Amino acid sequence: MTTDLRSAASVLRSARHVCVLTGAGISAESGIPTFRDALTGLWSRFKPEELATLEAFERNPQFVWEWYESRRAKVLQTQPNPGHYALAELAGRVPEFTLVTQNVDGLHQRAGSPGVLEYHGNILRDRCMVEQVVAGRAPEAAGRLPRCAGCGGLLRPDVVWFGEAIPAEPMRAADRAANDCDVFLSIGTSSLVYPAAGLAETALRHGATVIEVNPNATDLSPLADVTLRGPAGVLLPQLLEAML
Ligand code: BV8
Repeated sequence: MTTDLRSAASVLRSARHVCVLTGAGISAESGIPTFRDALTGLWSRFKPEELATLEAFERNPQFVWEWYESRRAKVLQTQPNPGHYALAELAGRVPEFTLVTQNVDGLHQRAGSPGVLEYHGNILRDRCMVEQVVAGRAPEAAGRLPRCAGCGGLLRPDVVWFGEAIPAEPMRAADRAANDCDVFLSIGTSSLVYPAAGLAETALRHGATVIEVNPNATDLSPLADVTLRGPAGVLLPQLLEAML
């Protein structure tokens, strides 16, 4: 057991409020490509930041929908991995626990994590562009764009696109947790996308101990108190073991 794993475990053992931020890296071992991984197929010549925007959707909704439908199919084929399950377990091991995810795949929820804050929404839900509410689908003709069962308006994935605001409730709850926690875990994120990447900085400013779990260095690494270099699906179960 590395000294880092031992010190991370001792910090967690005496923690009062643990706030966790996860990114695409925690779902990598479930077979979902990260945002750093180049896009494949029809979308290989685009960066996610170019497709995950309202402008791209308005310009070519069919094309963007096909990208989301292919990602949705991938998500439905995958299972949570030991990293997801370890966090569901950790929630029951500390007095207060807040899980904020940038992932839209719903794998934390499927692993049994309670009260997951979906900071960037969820790819398995549709939102009506007219009523701006989560909506069901009208029976659609094959290949046609999905329409709202309520008003017939065009549907979009219920995710936060670049240039769009974070939903108010998860934003408020995540800010509160980052300000209040005494331990902040940053797992599987490149810490490049804001405002999510600012949560670790908020926690640091409030004296929290920051632990990063990532096989690669990130912009947060120099600021982290403990860095666990490796895959989350391997290190998080080891971390729980080390807490015993
Ligand atoms: C907004 C949903 C304004 C959609 C996503 C400040 C500075 C600079 C730029 C900005 C700034 N403030 C705002 C911006 C602009 C922008 C931004 O941050 N741009 C970046 C690119 C520089 N932010 C926004 O546009 C945000 N909105 O600012 O609105 C506003 C305000 C008020 C009112 C109106 C408007 C909205 C951002 C959200 C966009 N939506 N997703 C979809 O999924 O389709 S972001 C999306 O990309 C993900 O959700 C995630 O957040 C991000 C990808 O980052 P990561 O998850 O970290 O993944 P990544 O691939 O980068 O890295 C993976 C990591 O895992 C790596 O480090 C790797 O080493 C590691 N890893 C790999 N394998 C493993 C592993 N780790 C552990 N275990 C493993 N096995």
